[in-house]
Amino acid sequence: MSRLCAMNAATRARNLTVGVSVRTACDAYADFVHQYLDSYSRWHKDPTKSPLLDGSATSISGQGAKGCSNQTWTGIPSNDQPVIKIPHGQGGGCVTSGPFTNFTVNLGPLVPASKCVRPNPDPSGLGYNPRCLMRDINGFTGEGWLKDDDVVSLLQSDDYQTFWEVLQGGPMGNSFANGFMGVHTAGHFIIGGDPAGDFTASPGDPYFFFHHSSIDRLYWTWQNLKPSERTTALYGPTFIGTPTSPNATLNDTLSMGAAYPGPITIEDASSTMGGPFCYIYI
Ligand SMILES: [Cu+2]
Repeated sequence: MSRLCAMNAATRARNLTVGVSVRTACDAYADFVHQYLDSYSRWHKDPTKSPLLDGSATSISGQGAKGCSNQTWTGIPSNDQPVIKIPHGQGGGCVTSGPFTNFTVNLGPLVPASKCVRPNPDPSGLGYNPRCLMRDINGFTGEGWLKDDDVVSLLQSDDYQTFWEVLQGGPMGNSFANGFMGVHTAGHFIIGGDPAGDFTASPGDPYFFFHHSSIDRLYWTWQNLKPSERTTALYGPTFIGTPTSPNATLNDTLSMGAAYPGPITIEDASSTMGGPFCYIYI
């Protein structure tokens, strides 16, 4: 697989056209996206064994070179205030195999997990900062929070607030207490490094779009266990992690910038079929 093919696969995932369209597209990278979407639990002990991250020509590249050896752990939610410490994996440096070898990351970091990444010249993290793609893939977060049991307990959430809290690592404002990370955060930190280990810059690693499509699929699955109650279920403030901001409503609009043409209401964005989107997962 060329880097272009891998980028196409990532773009499809980003555009939420996975599911039916993936199965009917009948091409190599579409099958590969679909395979990954099912497979947190299949590869959680060692993600570098997965077809997505094994460093082969048909992967999205794999482990980084050994690097950042003076950093023994990554802190969640931050290195400054760690509640959970993820042990340094076998990598930490630039990826050395697969289509994204020599790939250039330009934005960030802003809140880096890796202490070895060059700071951004602009405090916003948006300054031009070309550098390599670094990964520290590890099974620690997979073994902790991406097993079948973890996914099942997420899908057994009775209401959306519970689903949100189990997905995100605990109640809003008190996430990661009791050492619980949740499927969403754990999925990010099986990769670590830069920019995947940076909450604000993580979309700069193509892996982001595969992970978030998997999260979308879990949300869709949970909704469709009780679609009349759950498709537009809502909980939480308008600004993540800020309970003092007003509660979000279905009529609030989301501005997605270049990622989507024009504003979209939360109600429309909540459904894969009821608004402008048109996709399901199989
Ligand atoms: Cu995320």
